[in-house]
Amino acid sequence: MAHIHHPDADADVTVDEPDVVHVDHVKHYAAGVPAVAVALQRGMEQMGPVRTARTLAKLNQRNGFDCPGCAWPETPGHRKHAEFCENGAKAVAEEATRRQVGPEFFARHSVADLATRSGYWLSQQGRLTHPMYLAPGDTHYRPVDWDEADRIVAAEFAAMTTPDEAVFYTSGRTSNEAAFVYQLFARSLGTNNLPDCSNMCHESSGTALTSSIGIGKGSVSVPDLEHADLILIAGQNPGTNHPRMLGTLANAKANGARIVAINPLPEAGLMRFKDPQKVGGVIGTGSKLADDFLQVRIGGDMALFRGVAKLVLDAERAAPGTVFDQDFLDEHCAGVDDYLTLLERLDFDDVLAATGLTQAQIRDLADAVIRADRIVLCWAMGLTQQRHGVATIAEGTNLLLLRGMIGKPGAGLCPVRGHSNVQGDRTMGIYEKMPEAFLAAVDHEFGITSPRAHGFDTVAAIDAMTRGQVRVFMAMGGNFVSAAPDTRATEAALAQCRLTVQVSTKLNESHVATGHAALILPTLGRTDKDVIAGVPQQVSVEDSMSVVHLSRGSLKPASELLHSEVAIICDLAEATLGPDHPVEWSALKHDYDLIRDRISRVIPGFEGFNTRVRAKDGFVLPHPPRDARKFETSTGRANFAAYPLEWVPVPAGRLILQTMRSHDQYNTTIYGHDDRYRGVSGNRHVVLLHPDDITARGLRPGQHVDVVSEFDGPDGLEERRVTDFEVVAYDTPRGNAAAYYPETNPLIPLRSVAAESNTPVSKAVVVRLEPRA
Ligand SMILES: Nc1nc2c(c(=O)[nH]1)N[C@H]1C(S)=C(S)[C@@H](COP(=O)(O)OP(=O)(O)OC[C@H]3O[C@@H](n4cnc5c(=O)[nH]c(N)nc54)[C@H](O)[C@@H]3O)O[C@H]1N2
Ligand SMILES: Nc1nc2c(c(=O)[nH]1)N[C@H]1C(S)=C(S)[C@@H](COP(=O)(O)OP(=O)(O)OC[C@H]3O[C@@H](n4cnc5c(=O)[nH]c(N)nc54)[C@H](O)[C@@H]3O)O[C@H]1N2
Ligand SMILES: [Mo]
Repeated sequence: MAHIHHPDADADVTVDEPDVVHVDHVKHYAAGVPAVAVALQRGMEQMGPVRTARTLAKLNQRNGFDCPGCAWPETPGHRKHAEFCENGAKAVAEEATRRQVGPEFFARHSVADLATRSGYWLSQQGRLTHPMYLAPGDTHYRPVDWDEADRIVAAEFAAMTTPDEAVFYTSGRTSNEAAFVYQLFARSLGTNNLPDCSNMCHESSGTALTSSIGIGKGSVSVPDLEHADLILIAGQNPGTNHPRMLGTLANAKANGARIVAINPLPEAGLMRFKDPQKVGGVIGTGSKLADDFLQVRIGGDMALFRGVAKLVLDAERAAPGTVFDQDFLDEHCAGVDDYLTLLERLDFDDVLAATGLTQAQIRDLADAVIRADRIVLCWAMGLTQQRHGVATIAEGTNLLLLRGMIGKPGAGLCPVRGHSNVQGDRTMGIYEKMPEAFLAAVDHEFGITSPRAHGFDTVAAIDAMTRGQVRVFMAMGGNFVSAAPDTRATEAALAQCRLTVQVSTKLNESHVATGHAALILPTLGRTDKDVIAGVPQQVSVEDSMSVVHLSRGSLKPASELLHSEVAIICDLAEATLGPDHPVEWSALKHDYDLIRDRISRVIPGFEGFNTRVRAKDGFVLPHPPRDARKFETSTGRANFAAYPLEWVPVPAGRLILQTMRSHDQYNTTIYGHDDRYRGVSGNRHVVLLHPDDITARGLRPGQHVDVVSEFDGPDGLEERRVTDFEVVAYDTPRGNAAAYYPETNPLIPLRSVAAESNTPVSKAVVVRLEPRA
């Protein structure tokens, strides 16, 4: 085995784990000079000056790598010299760190010891450098070589009684090429068990949009947003999670757009923005972004959309032919009459109760919707991770349909995706229920027979593991145990597996929540140079607006032993399926162009993939509603949805808790303990609530409490508890609280999921607070 030099092989990286919370004045603007300074400082700490300069210069540039931070597109035609943001730079610094975790580290720490460490500590130890194996009954991981690792996995697969005892999870950083061979492997083996992070993320968007407009993707481009005259941003915190979107919004604003923020919290990025890439942007207090802030109650968005639609209907009735886009409704829509009947029956008191907004605020929004010629609706987790997430997104779609706001310039639907390639992974077939046309095309291209029965999504996979029906759990990236709901139940579920396999860049909780045996397979990240047999390879990704482009890392990998995701999958497939399998795994691994050729023949829209992806800005995938007002739905038209109105009442004495991201984390990876824009620093174990809710409970800010969730289980009322959270007074609606993910995931019951999409309800958990003695 090759010997690797570890700069800090015999010492752990120490991290501060402070527990004192400081609440400063909430920042009313995002970005600006502090953001650039923070980005550079993180880079220097993790990478040193040379790597910092080299990586940041290549971020989101043509010939560079796609930022692993988020799925917001680059502005076509004018990539700026520094098209990155503070949080993109942090994501890069985390990946390109010089810190390393090798065999000496695992010899020093038993799995039991690692299980006592925080996720923050684990991730700060650095990049994984060696394949590691935890044998059944062992206390420590030990190094293995790749061939042995492949044999271990292949033997477990061979011992399954049915291929459905295997589960293949994917996180959204995986490239198109890796995702395609991964699903091909799962289907060659005989299972559709392909859960992914999307099941916990935008699944509600995909489900709603597919039945409403026939495609589960957004219908706008960056220029559309820049030329919209009304932009609604609901349930999204772009200042932290999609900072480059602020630049687009600032351009829209300069072109005269009105921006409305719909959120329980006054998020800094939506309020004011200082563009660090414009000299003017760094002085003063920034420009105002949102013209209106609607402080909606958690779960009140569906009622808001319906209330607005009702007022739009009233206006149309008052002046027929002036408000609705009647031609669009006649030519392209179905179900409008049933929907209008629902609107007529709407009790506006329900709207006021559900939203917590005033009649005047809702009327004001309705007036803006009536007057606008070009409306874009943007949303993210605040809408999707609700029990009625699908209905809420369908309702927002209804509102836009009434005014014909789909398939014309400057207007449309904009679900803002999370992981940088989560949309592409789905396009490549990472989905437990891919349509027949896709499966048939795969079978035809490769001469295999894909299974047709639907597989497990994330929640169903955890259930199956709990029942002991999963022998092998494999994860292509991500941090399953921390991202999934009901942390203790998910840990117990994983422990039932014979083998858990994690293909990862960095250490996380999922490496210590193992099956009887476990493998860690270290892989290249976006920033790493991917060279196989002397030939450099590049991968492709699809952004939130369906643009496919290349990504090429340029850094020297953390170890000579790292394999690319593609190589790991192809080697495993060959070891499992044998040399006579019809897929030429070894050839695919040696030349990603061959994978792209295969994709071009299987997935519509990828014709000429290898040529078109090498064009300056890549290429845009087809989107029938956007391109031609074509709706490939059950009716061949855009469908109005007619769901009964739902919202989230607050039970007496309880709170509705949303679990969200701080400014200093990437999902389950914690960068630090500060949430700068919200003015909270030093501690992530906090619960933010309205000052009157603090007083009403006889509590005071700074006091420590346990947070206890309550829900109906199969055997009556059940509880889950997280301990020692600090109470912070915050500007949130009464009855609504907020705390950070993943610390609060143990509170989310596995069975609390969105209707139809099965997404865990991470944004509405019924809790009570118990003061600590
Ligand atoms: N730096 C950074 N970037 C990221 C990520 C990260 O962790 N860090 N994660 C990536 C991923 S995978 C994703 S999915 C995205 C997530 O991006 P976001 O969806 O912005 O992430 P959350 O922190 O979950 O924020 C949800 C927002 O919804 C609001 N909200 C909560 N409940 C409701 C509600 O009922 N109604 C309304 N209207 N609003 C509500 C919250 O106050 C908050 O502003 O970001 C991606 N980008
Ligand atoms: N309570 C609550 N729960 C949530 C959410 C919430 O808002 N609230 N949000 C949900 C959402 S939107 C999402 S998307 C999920 C996120 O779920 P995941 O995608 O599973 O989680 P991440 O934290 O993004 O995964 C981080 C790990 O990915 C690995 N990694 C990073 N880069 C690469 C790479 O290039 N290749 C490989 N193979 N591995 C890599 C590293 O080892 C790192 O530790 O969490 C969900 N869970
Ligand atoms: Mo996500």
